Amino acid sequence: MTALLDRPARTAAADLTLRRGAARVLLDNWTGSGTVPSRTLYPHQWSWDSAFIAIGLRHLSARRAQRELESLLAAQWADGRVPHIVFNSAVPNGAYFPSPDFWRSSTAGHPAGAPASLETSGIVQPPVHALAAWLVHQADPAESRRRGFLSRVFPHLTAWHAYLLGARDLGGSGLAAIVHPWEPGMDNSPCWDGPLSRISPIDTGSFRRADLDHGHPADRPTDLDYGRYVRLAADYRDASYDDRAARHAFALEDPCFNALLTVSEHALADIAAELGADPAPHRARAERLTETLVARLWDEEAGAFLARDLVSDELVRERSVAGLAPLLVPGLPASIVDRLVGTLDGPGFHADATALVPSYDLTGPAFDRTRYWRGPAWFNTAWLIERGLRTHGRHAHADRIRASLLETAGGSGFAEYVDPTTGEGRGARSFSWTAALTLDLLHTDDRTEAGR
Ligand code: 2M8
Repeated sequence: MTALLDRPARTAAADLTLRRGAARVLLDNWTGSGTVPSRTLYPHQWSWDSAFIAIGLRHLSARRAQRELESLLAAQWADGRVPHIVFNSAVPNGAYFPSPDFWRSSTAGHPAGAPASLETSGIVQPPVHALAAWLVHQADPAESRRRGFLSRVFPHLTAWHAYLLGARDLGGSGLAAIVHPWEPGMDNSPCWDGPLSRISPIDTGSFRRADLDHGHPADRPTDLDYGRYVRLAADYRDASYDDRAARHAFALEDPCFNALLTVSEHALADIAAELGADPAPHRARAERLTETLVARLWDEEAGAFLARDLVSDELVRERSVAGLAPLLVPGLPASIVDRLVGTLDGPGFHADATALVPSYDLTGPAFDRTRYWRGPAWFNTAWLIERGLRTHGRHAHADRIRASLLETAGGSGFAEYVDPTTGEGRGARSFSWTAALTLDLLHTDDRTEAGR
């Protein structure tokens, strides 16, 4: 691994320093089979973090990037779900809440096919994994073929998508639904305020929030929101994580989640073709998803995709970065691409201090520049938007985001997120996906589309 870090520099000295700093974060956060998002705040393996981490890790060691995804997929449940956290049994129970004894996956999740030999959460996160697997393969196809990487992960990935498009099609529309604010990865977004207000919180005295040992209370979700998160997770657990039996009081179709599913379905088509299987069903599913995404979630007036609340069957009229992420989808109508780019450049999402995209509309009533997912700019979403802009040939715009991401990541000590109005780092430092996606954008500085 160290020798790989010393590969001849393709870039200027500053980029080499940045590359070494990013690599150091990933080396320090590696546990032997996967990577923790942060040694302090998040000391286990998280699902979509691992996918983003693998996308960066592939530039240091394709083998290690494969292991990152393989260790996550080893925790997949028999019903196809990939859990949002895989717990490390060596980490003390109180280091993160909700802990394994809250989720009780190996017992409460037994009917849904949770593994007996390790503990996980029972909810999911966005399906970036097939995209990550395809990108990891492309980093070193010979090594990937030698280890049979794609043929081993392909059945896991198809079962994962089948779960999302089967048990999780709660609206019967062909899109996957999220059943907890942690599932879209944007926990505290104002998009969930309305749907969450219907949930009675569990008494906050009945649990201890480990996040406040590391994060500032003014930056983290409130106790009231935590009480609601815990209520939803406990109710799901008490229904044995059975999507049909559970009474989902919180159920939404999220545009970012479904855009990632669409892009990952395209990746499954590419993987199928590489393995000599038929790519057509995956390509057809990706096209259907694209049409449904537009029909169900596009809002012309907002100039963005909006989440659909399945309890009220109404769009949630809040604009967030999740509604811009469908830029990633290759088959999007040109008029929608134009509108989305206009929204990105408009007062809601263009901050002067950084070209990174705020998580929530700068002009929206709930905008908060430091509180979790209610305004701060995140590096993974910037990477998604950068990729989306390139998908539609908007290279100059993508270049601005890339330059800002590299500068801000290094300058903030690979922060978890930044205040979009000042560019100041917030949350955890030495954050894994920030480092990983920095490596990815450094590596692809010649902007060739191969491997992207
Ligand atoms: C944050 O979410 C966790 C719960 O999953 C938390 O707040 O405790 C989010 O930013 C999420 O997107 C991310 O995957 C996770 C770990 O980095 O942290």
